[in-house]
Amino acid sequence: MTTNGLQNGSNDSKKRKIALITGITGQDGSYLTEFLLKKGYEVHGVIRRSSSFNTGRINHLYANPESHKEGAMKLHYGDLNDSSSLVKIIASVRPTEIYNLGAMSHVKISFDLSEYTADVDAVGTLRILDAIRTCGLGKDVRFYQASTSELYGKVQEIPQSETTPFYPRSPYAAAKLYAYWITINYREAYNMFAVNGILFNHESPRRGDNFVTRKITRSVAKIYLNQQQSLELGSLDSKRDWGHARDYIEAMWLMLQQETPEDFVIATGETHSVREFVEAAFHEIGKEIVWEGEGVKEIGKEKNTDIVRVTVNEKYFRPTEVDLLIGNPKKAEEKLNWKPKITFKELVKEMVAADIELMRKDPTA
Ligand code: NDP
Ligand code: GDR
Repeated sequence: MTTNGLQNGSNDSKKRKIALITGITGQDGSYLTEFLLKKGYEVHGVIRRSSSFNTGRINHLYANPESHKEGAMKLHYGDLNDSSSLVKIIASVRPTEIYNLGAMSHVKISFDLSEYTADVDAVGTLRILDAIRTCGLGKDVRFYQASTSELYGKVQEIPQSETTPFYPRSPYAAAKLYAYWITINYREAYNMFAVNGILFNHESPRRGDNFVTRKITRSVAKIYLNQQQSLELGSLDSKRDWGHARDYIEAMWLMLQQETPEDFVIATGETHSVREFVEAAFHEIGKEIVWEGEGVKEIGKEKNTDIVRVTVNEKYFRPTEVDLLIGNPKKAEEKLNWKPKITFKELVKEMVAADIELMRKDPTA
């Protein structure tokens, strides 16, 4: 072992299992790190400089030597908008697998930060691919690109599969479209093992606070504990194919273990509206809902303590919305032998329970 806790790397890339993850501090990065450490990988992560700590989702791994008994873990300062940092990290780590999960990942915020989103999500992917080549690792590294069901955007066909045409509906989706195609271009132009995982929405107790599922389960927990009275949302009729992040990160890894590089849709094949998610979440705490706003108004009932008010507020609407996502994961089932294990109901239950525990410990969370 070296002083930083990493095993000495062998020069034989076939024997080494060294993963580099951009976006390691995010929801997926944290689950993927756990997964790869258990498989005996050296895991390296790119973290951004921030004025407050941004490693909350991986502290339990980084700070705990027990968690990397099998593998090992190291963090490096870098940024997807800084080529020199990416080249330095890749040259020193010499990874065998790169998972490009880093992104400005919030669809609504991408309308406000459109240029930044393009720089990080689109050009950032190009920077990593070029850094791999600059370091002479084009033939040695397997590259995973975090592509997204947002590429489908305005409905062209359902369920959406690897052959469904794209119609992006946000600066985020347009940036991810570039990243999708540049990944394929580098695979074809330079014979790189570079693949796109077209993942549909996946959630967990580690989901960012301002995505709709987590916003709902946090509010449900606060309402249950009398820390909050009501909930405000945007579009209730949007439908999403929601899976669990723990299931989905395994699919990312499987894609990089294949003989040939191919792109895969990862989804459950089920869709639910935001309204259904709200109902399922409040069902966990035995509350009924009074819907208010958008022409729906049933005030009065909420005097009953078992009833809670959910209001539609236009400020959460997007200039262009993605109405319906439902994926067809058949190719992944057949070629990767991958299937989601966690159901919609189990996902909602786990998120509500985790948020109740969190808010009980710290009502300011
Ligand atoms: P999160 O928003 O939870 O995490 C995003 C990660 O990217 C964070 O670690 C963040 O760092 C990092 N990041 C942001 N900007 C930069 C930058 N300029 N340079 C380096 N790192 C940066 O996303 P998820 O874990 O949910 O998603 C992972 C990836 O998968 C993303 O690319 C997302 O677009 C994509 N995706 C997600 C889906 C989902 O349903 N979750 C579905 C399909 C695709 P910091 O912690 O410092 O903010
Ligand atoms: P999405 O996730 O845009 O699908 O992108 P999000 O949870 O933000 O929205 C899902 C749907 O819910 C509607 N909605 C609200 N959304 C938010 N955030 N807040 C609200 O108050 C609210 N009310 C209703 C939205 O309009 C939308 O229709 C996620 C991200 O993880 C992307 O990075 C990823 O690529 C896609 O999933 C697949």
